[in-house]
Amino acid sequence: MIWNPKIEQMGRDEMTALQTARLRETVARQYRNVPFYKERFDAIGLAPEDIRSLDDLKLIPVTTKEDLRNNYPDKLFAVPRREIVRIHASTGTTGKPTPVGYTRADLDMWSECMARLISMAGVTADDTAQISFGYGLFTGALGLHYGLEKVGCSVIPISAGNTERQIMMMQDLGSTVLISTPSYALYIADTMERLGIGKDTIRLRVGLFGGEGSTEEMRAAIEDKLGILATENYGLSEVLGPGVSGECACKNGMHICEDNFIVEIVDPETMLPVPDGEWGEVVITPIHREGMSLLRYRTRDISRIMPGECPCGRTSRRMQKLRGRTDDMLIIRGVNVYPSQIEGVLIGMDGIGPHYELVVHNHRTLNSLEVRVEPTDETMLVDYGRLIEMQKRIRANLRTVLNIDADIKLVEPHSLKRFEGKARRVTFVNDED
Ligand code: DLL
Repeated sequence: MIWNPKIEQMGRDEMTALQTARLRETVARQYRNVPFYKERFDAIGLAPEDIRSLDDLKLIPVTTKEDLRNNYPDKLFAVPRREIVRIHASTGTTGKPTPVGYTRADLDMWSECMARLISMAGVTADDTAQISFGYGLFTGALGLHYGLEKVGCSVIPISAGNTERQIMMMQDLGSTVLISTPSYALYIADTMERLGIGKDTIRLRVGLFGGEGSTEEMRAAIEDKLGILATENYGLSEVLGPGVSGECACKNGMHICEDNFIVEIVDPETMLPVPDGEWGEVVITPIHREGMSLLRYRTRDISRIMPGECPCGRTSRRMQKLRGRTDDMLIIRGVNVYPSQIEGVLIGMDGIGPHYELVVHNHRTLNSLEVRVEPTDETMLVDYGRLIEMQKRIRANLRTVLNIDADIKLVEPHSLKRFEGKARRVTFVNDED
């Protein structure tokens, strides 16, 4: 079902006019209310009135994570605190979190975006949704929560963790929709397998996954293990949270909520937009936010605008499943490697499980990559011949795709770390030379 046909099937000219009007309003408000933007504009002699069309967007300097840090905690809020009704924060791995403020209208807009993405995946008021994202400052749980309630689903706010209880609730309450990171979905599936609980004992039919990327291979593994359709949605706290874009049941790219966000794909070196279809860094401008509205926020995420139309009938532009982040690229002996490429190779292979860990060893002059995986058959670990043969096979497959040699370590089944939220699969180790 199309939740908001007026917006989701809007003609291109009308959408451009709507985006332009909202962009101009946003720029004027930011200039008026946020000293950081006034200074930025004044410093380069740019006036808010200079932004007349979507094409003029590129005249505005990008906003970065560092700008957020420099304006900690709330100097980028665009309204007085009494108008802010909720504060979330982004999940940084280092330093202080970045607080994000929402007005009541922002929360309404958020639920509207979520309701669209939830309906796109085929979820309706007849569904029971289990939210297995961690509740708290993270935007994932509450973002999905209010959207699901708006659609009319029965929401189970179970939060992340206690996996056996998750499965019990799933069975007893007949959850039909799972909301989590792909890693946690895999962990739940894994635990079911370990406990001998068949997928025929649960009623899940759809997974709405996000908060981190996963390869198509990983998605297929999760779909198979849980017997579901897995769709993906995207967003980040700095611009809202989940709700920027999401897949419909065609799984043909993520439809962007274009009335609320302008998504540009730029060359990360020049910050200039690249043509549709080319990969680049995602830069987002929320154009319908009150509490905090960043102009051209650099996400570091890598995607591209997908060509053509989607058979679902929505006219919105779509962004492809992310390829990674500009900052998660590893350079192993001079070769650029994305962890997602490694995942793609590993998941496609027989005899090893879908969990993995990458260890980058930094020596004084060179670095090297160690890939840890679990064999599905435990007895392999005591059969030297089979073990070596398996290691060789993985090494050769990785070499074909990545053009580097990795050290393969087969470790005991269930010994690698599992994740209830976003996975951290790469670790860096400084070795003595
Ligand atoms: O992860 C918002 C979110 C929650 C989106 C739940 C979807 C579902 P942050 O914690 O601020 O916000 O982290 C944002 O997570 O820049 C991406 O690098 C990554 N990310 C989020 N969704 C996806 C996705 C939330 N579908 C950062 N695919 C973003 C790949 C994703 N990466």
